[in-house]
Amino acid sequence: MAKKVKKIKRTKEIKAVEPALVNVTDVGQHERFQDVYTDVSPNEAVTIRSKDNWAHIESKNNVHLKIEFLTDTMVRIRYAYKALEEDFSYAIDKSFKKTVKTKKTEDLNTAFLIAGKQLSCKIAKKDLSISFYNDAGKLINQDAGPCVFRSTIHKGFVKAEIKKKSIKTETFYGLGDKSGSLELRGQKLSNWNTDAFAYGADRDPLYKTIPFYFGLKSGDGYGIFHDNTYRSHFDFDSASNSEVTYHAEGGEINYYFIYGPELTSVAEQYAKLTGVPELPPMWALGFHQCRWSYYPEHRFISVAEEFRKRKIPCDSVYLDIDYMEGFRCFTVSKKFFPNLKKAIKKVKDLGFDTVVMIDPGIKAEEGYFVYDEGLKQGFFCKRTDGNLMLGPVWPDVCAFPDFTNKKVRKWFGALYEELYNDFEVSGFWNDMNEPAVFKVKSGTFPDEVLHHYEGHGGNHRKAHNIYGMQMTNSTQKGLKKLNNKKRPFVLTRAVYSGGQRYASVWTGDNIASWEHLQISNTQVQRLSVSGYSFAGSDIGGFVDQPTPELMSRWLQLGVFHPFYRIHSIGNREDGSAGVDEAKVLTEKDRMDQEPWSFGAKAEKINKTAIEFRYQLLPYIYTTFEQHISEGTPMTRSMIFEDQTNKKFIREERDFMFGRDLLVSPVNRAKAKTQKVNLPKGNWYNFYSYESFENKRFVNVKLTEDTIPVFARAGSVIPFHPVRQHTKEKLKEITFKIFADEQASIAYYYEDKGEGYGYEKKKFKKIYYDFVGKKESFDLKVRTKGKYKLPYKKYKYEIIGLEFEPNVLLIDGKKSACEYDPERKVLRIKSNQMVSKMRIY
Ligand code: MIG
Repeated sequence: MAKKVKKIKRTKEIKAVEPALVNVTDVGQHERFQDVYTDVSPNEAVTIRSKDNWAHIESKNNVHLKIEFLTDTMVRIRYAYKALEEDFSYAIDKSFKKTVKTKKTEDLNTAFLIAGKQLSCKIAKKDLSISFYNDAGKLINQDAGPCVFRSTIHKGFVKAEIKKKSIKTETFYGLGDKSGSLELRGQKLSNWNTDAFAYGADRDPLYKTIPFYFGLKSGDGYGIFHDNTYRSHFDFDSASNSEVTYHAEGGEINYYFIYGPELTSVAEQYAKLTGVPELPPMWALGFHQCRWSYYPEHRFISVAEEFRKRKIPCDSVYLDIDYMEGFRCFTVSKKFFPNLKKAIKKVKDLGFDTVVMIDPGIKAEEGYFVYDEGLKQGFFCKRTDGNLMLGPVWPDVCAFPDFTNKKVRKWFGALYEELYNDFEVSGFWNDMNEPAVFKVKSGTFPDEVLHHYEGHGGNHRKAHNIYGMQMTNSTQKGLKKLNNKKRPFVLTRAVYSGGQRYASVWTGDNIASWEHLQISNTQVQRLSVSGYSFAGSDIGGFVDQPTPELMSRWLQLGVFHPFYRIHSIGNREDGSAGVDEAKVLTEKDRMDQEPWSFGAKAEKINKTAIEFRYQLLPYIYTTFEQHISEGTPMTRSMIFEDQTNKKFIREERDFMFGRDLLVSPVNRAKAKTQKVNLPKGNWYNFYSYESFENKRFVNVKLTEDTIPVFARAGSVIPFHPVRQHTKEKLKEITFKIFADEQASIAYYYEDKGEGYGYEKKKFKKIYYDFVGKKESFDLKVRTKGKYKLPYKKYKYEIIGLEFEPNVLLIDGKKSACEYDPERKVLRIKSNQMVSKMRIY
């Protein structure tokens, strides 16, 4: 002991001021340091090759720049030292279409001008730095200097950096699951997928890597997506020196510059670039009930029964890790689930789909079929010395499949066969795929671990951030192959840009607090504009237990999160320390978080919230389809709705859900009123139908059982009767038509909610063209697709109609209706879909 202390002292005395990394130019011939770096920045341009939609410029000191126009408003920029890497990306969607064939190149003396139709770039000849202009010649974005490539003797390339100039009023959004303020100016954030148990607003990095941000500068919105999987760092002018810095700890500078000018257009373009999910099965948009864990079997079944008994709608129940035999993936605990297949059948008969967990860590144990097979085939990650990467997770020492290898993904994806096809588990939940490793400070693999990386090779520094995404790629494709009639449902914690094509996401291990309700609100908005619409949080909080009021408010917010699930740690110990073997908890240790666990009054409120979700499902499903066809984020921060309104720059409580609903969640205890800023246009209170014409501000009196929701004038919101689950047959639908003086177009989408019939035109799209509310009202309907809607009754509510009608013509025939002068709403019932309506 004494010896050790002495040593530390001596080290301190001598080396206290010595930096760990020194510039090679500052090191004399006989000096030695821990590591020494060299920086390279491009100097003057010496060659330019320009062809088709691209140009390639090289600097005298061997920095390469490739500029490629992809669409009229999107250009790809790559810088590399010595040579460009082989082009490969996990993020870019294969179906993304480049639409630009040619561009203009001009020599402007001190710069090259490379111009597309709506966007042009000036490249300074002295250092290859770039400025971006829109078609009106307005400067949108500009480098603050040349890029920098740093390498060190010990580590090789460690940094690729680029700096942008930023004016003080410019604001920033995006970046995936960050938990701090929605607007990013002043923040420094990193991307390195991390198991962030009980994170807070100041914790960074978190579980996900989405290196994509939006800038809003003097009214113009643009986006920058850095497609680089290494650990990366963003600094949004935290030092107030008017600079936004990005650097990755390896790889190239490889970014996509996307011009809006609407922020929503930028989000849509990004979604087209990196892809969108397939339509989920309808049940996955219902309500999900989860905890860590429901076991044994009878408890799992009784939770499902309890929902039906209490008439609270729910579509799925979850099995967390304890259903496995000693945490071995693809096995089932004989003790707790002696008859899992029967149990799943039993809850299925009650209308529940079952979702179970599969982790990436495979218990390193001879005789366990997954380990034996993976080992034999060489499918597990290895270190540079050829040995397996072994590390402790739930089952203790594990090996980890290398999901960056297609063969491995195929093998792993097929392992779901018994659970999916025989036991009829409906969906899978991939957790711990950052990848998480217990007991070491880094919480993950060491850098030296090697990955296949689709034949390109790379160490863990390069593959870490895409590990989880490729796990879900394996799961989703595997499920599709195992049963091509069912739409896969996959839920994941770790992702990289583009992973939205394979799985929905939740925001990880949050806490039962009002602050966390708001964090989940911010995170879901941020994820949504960053390509991940199908997102939600652990409602009520994963750690700790919410008050009844907090639980209810969170369930009310969750109605408007595409993924709607209660989840909690379920017991009073902090499970993060790890357990040896699953044990059945007694009531005393348990912390129940079912909708009825908070007393009768809260249960009623919770039931109302969940019922509202089911009533809104046709709107939510339409919104999902719009997300797929247009790339429009399902939830959008208010600034994305009206970027001319300064009040929305930092608005993070209120948000848009789908195209036409404005949601103002209650994020404080005991709140009595709530002030809501309305965007441009006319709005209606969704419940009272009170109309707000050209009003920019409302003070809403709050009730316990709803949160404020507003509908856009000129929208049609489809509404279902309450159901207990989505497999229950429907007989009627209501279309709530929010009338406007201006001509409006609304859109409705429906299909079977399962399978792929929609690929063969088995869907129905309904377009509503309508106008008027003061003296007349006219509506025309067009439909598309071959799907037969299941309804026997069609109800229409014309909301905001200011006159008592004399005549109502439905498809040319005089018809009866009912007018409520107080609420200014006209109600119409029909046995078939109306295709023409005229009211005067
Ligand atoms: O180390 O499977 O975020 O949702 O319940 C904890 C147990 C592992 C973390 C997940 C959480 C899940 C828990 N898991």
